[in-house]
Amino acid sequence: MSRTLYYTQRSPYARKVRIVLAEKQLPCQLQETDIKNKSLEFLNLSPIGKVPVLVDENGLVLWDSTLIVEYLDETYPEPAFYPNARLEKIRCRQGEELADALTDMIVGLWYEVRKGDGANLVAQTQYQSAIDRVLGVFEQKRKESLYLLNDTLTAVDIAALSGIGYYSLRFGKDWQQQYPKIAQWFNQLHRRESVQSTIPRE
Ligand SMILES: N[C@@H](CCC(=O)N[C@@H](CS)C(=O)NCC(=O)O)C(=O)O
Repeated sequence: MSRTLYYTQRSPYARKVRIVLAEKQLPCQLQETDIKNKSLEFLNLSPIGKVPVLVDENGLVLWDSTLIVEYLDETYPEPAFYPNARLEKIRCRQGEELADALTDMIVGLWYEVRKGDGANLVAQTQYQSAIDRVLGVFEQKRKESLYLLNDTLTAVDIAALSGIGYYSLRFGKDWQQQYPKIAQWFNQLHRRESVQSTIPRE
């Protein structure tokens, strides 16, 4: 059985998995999925009806990007994206959760903004201030280390890069002036083939 990833080109959550697959050089069939009109085949794999969903070579079906990334890291350990030490691993998982929460807020803001005249301005302000709060945390982290957890590339960076890449797609790159350390980190990561080949496009 070949490995298959159900994804959409712009999904920041699916991008996390695509970057990890590319970094680990794991061949994978990419199955573009219509999430506005979900097929029964897709819903049978994923009762939550969201991408990404991974079907691995052994037939294992996994959804939720964080679980997929952790599974891939445990099953195919090189290169590793979680630290081995227990507490450091917990900190890594927490950083990934924070990055995913950032992504959730960016997606939420985009849904509000694109409503146009019907948009809820209070909700927009709340999303924006939460986004800035988390970007501020990452900016501070990046002042202390090369990457967002420590001096190596981890699942935190991959999740944050995917969320901030989606932010750039929807709202442009003005954020780079406000968060220069994150901007530097973001632009450096774009030298990697795994990042370049997964940039979301209109
Ligand atoms: N927590 C999930 C979030 C996945 C998610 O929200 N995916 C979006 C695409 S970016 C989706 O499939 N939405 C379809 C829907 O909600 O109907 C993960 O990390 O995998």
